[in-house]
Amino acid sequence: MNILVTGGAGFIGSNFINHILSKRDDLNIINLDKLTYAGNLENLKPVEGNKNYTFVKGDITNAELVDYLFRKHSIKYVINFAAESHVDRSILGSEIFYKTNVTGTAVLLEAARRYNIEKFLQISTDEVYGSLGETGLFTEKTPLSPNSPYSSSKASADTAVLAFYHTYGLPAVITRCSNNYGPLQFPEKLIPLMIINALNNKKLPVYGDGLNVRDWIYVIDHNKAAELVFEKGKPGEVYNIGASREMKNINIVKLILNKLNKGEELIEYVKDRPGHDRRYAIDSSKIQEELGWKPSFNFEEALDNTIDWYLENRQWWQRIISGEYQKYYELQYKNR
Ligand code: NAD
Ligand code: TDX
Repeated sequence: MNILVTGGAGFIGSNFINHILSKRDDLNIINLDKLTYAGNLENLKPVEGNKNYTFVKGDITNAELVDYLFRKHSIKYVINFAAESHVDRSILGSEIFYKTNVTGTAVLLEAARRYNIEKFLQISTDEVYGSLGETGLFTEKTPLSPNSPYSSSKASADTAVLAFYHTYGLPAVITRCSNNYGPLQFPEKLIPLMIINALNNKKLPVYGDGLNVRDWIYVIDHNKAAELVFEKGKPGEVYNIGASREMKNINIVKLILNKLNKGEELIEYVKDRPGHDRRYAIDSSKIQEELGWKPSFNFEEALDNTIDWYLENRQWWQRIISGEYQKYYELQYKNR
């Protein structure tokens, strides 16, 4: 079973590949990744030398390369993790978001159609639904209402995937997951950024009033759900994924400080993110009832695992924060 996995050197994709190849030897994974700032081959050490794993450095917007890979590896399955994934970066400049997330997905869909593939899994996000008020949950029927360039590019990609299902009968499915955390997450995202800043006794920049809510899921739970949808999801369907763990940002930040024995004087309230979605919360009853998935990790324990991972893998993140990331960090936080 030859699967083209895209974006497999990033946070969720590398956790996915490492996990799936540790338990299955009936799959052949071809990982196509451009190795942007967020892609890191170090993430894939566990599968280096695995006979069922091939890495290709390249861009999903490169139609010629994508066509070549489908032909060469007789690709019948695609899992598309590749994306520009950070909301704040999309606010600094949106072009690459539309290129990779929309055009890139369209290139993969065209190839998938030409080669009559058997399953296409699009890894999407709950952010396509926009923002919730104090109550309510996103269901698969919630209208798309994205607010950032990132989420609008992901929503556009979702509409392309569904259009290929309706027009050409492409057997495509979509997952929309809530905020992930876990090992190997790039330190621009809330949880790793706060862990690393706290360890370095740097200020922890909390946007706005800190009361925005995100619904957190451990990356392994997300990936198990994605695997299930890949295997059993019904073509043309969307499946929400979430672990029902809503948290206000400020409470996560305080929890991290507490776990690291650091004081709350490190917290700094900074200017809000433009267009900042107030609350995300996922209703995942469809995947639970139709496919039998449920999250298995407890939030506190999985957050402890995550913090331990960053404590034990300082080299991994020190290399990142001492490189090009510094420039991004200064740009991102200088006006806040
Ligand atoms: P990430 O930024 O850590 O990794 C993205 C990967 O895609 C990197 O390895 C990068 O090199 C690669 N990539 C980027 N542009 C590419 C291109 N043009 N061609 C080939 N490869 C390219 O992102 P992540 O957090 O692992 O997210 C993976 C997917 O999951 C994304 O589609 C994202 O929208 C979705 N998602 C993420 C979250 C989250 O909380 N992180 C939640 C829900 C959904
Ligand atoms: O320094 C910060 N301070 C802060 O208060 C950062 C980086 C974030 N925040 C806030 C903004 C959000 O309310 O924390 C919350 C989480 O922020 P991010 O980690 O940037 O995630 P979010 O914007 O919610 O998007 C994430 O979840 C859905 C991923 O980045 C997306 O790829 C995914 O689709």
